[in-house]
Amino acid sequence: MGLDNAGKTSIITAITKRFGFEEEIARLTPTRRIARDSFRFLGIEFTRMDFGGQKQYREEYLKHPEKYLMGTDLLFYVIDAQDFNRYIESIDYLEEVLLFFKEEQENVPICILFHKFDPQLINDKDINKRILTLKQALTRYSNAFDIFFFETTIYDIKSIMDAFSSGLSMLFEKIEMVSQLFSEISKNYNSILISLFDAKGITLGEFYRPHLQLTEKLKIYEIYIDLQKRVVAENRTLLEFSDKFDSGERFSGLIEVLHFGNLEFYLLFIVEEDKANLEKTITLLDRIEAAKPQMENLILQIIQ
Ligand SMILES: Nc1nc2c(ncn2[C@@H]2O[C@H](COP(=O)(O)OP(=O)(O)O)[C@@H](O)[C@H]2O)c(=O)[nH]1
Ligand SMILES: [Mg+2]
Repeated sequence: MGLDNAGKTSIITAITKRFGFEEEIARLTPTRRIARDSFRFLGIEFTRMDFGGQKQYREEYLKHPEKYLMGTDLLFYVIDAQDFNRYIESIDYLEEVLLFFKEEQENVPICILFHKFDPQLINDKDINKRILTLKQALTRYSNAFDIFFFETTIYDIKSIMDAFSSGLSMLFEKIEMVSQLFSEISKNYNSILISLFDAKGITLGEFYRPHLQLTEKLKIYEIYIDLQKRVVAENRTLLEFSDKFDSGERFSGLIEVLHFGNLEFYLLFIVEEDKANLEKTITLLDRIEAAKPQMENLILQIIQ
């Protein structure tokens, strides 16, 4: 949900397509009422509703919230972070939606997306200050709701996938154990990234080396997306690779497809390469392979 023009339909298009969605987004027309679609995550079917945000629709939803909002499991509320003039209007709408959930005692996790936070705005003082002020104002709902904040932009698909994945993971109790396990595993290796995601690119858990620079992050995102495409295109179950950052620092890694019944997951490891001793890197990757049973065990617990 969110006001018209906030970017809701663009976000859903980006999540559904993941690659090459730019053209389609440029052609989007305002959503009429509610656009429904469905997707599966961890074997469960979810219905996703894109609530057209024009004033007359908003009024209709709020007039009959029991018809439109009852039974919501998770809310993504999208705010156009660039449209300062409509911040108040947007918060008012959110407030009315939350009021309904509160009255009905619907315990809905709320993900608030400060969207259109485009890459050139990351260091912009003005927008950062305004977003911070909004977040502070919104914490007044945190007594009644679990509220999570995200900055997203369609120019960084990972920012959108992260928000979507984090939201969904609230609905699966044990899923946070995946990131915990990765953070444990990472201590034994010079890991840059450990990630587990599904065939749609929804992340179940992730570890990133702290203090990665933006260029390094972008490089990793690029690899991340590229590997997903390659594994599918080449119908591979295992793919090893080696590459380097602009700084010259080398890394190697592997991506492996894991099957559980008809569910498919992707496990991605990226580790620093030991220049002086390449053999060391190879045994490292072997040891990572050895950690797999633990992970498989965990996945089984989550999807049970
Ligand atoms: N700069 C910028 N524009 C965006 C972004 N996401 C969507 N837009 C644009 O915002 C406009 C409204 O998008 P749309 O998805 O139709 O909004 P909706 O009404 O909330 O569904 C379109 O012109 C999009 O191209 C973003 O991350 N950054
Ligand atoms: Mg729309």
